[in-house]
Amino acid sequence: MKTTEILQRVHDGDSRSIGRAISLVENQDEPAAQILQGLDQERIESSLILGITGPPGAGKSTLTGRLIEQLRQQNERVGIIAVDPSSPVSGGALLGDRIRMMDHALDKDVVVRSMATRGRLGGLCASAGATVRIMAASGCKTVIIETVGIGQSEMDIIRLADITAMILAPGFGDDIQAMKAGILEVADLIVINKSDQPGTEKMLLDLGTVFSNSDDRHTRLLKTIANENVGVKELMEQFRVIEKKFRGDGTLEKRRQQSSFLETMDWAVEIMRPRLARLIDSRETVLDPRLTAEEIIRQLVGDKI
Ligand SMILES: Nc1nc2c(ncn2[C@@H]2O[C@H](COP(=O)(O)OP(=O)(O)O)[C@@H](O)[C@H]2O)c(=O)[nH]1
Ligand SMILES: [Mg+2]
Repeated sequence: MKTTEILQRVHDGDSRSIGRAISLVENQDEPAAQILQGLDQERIESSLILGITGPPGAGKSTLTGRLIEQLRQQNERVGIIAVDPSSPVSGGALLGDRIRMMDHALDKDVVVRSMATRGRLGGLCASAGATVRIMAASGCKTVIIETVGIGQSEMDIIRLADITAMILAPGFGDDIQAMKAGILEVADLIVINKSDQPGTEKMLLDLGTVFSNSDDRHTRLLKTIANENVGVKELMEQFRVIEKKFRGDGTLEKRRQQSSFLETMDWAVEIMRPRLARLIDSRETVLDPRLTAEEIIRQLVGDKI
């Protein structure tokens, strides 16, 4: 199929072509640049990228499934990028399974892509960023990125989001103490999921101290029970309120610029990696690795390092 034809079908929302375009870009195949260049910029700019993060088992996938339901009820097309959905410690189901369970599998307006982090050298931001834009150009008004953890390489990709919610749950006390100091650097919203469980009120009080004023405490700290669909509507509404604010005050634009920097850096490294690998392989290891590295770079870009 010609690249222009793939592009046309992506914009028409054809699932197979979307998958194809994402694979071409991930594998850095020939037409990748042409596809990325041809995407509908207006759709990309008006889309909303939501980040859902937090420790394994907190209920991120369940909550994401519920958010999808909300958006589908409003007849919105939605994209989901699940990063490392098969974390062996979570004991939770794969996001894909949840979506299947919720009968979204046959819904052509729910576009899902999983990305493994294991066994990967890098390029996650690059792939995820390109995937977000392909989904947005295909008509997904909202793209949700679900990723585990904090302070890991997976966290870099949460910076691709316009708005991020940190999902926690009672019983995750140790995780929270460790991340409390930096939590607001990543999270616009903090969600205590599993608020049907004991320890919720204590956690609310504890996390309340993260915020410096009571306004923020009320609007940015939320409770949900994802598997009973409690608090999910309010969470979606809060995302909308923040979206409006961020579009108005330039925050959203600034975040997109920052994520563009991240992605560009990631692409640059990805594009160089195979070349660097070949050069390193072709060397006899006589020099100190640092010196070898400098020599290789010099060979590639000239003496100006
Ligand atoms: N009691 C309770 N269990 C929940 C809630 N939300 C999710 N779970 C369960 O917690 C487990 C982990 O959920 P999952 O969404 O896979 O977590 P993830 O690893 O963060 O994606 C699953 O067995 C869910 O059914 C909730 O609000 N209350
Ligand atoms: Mg999950």
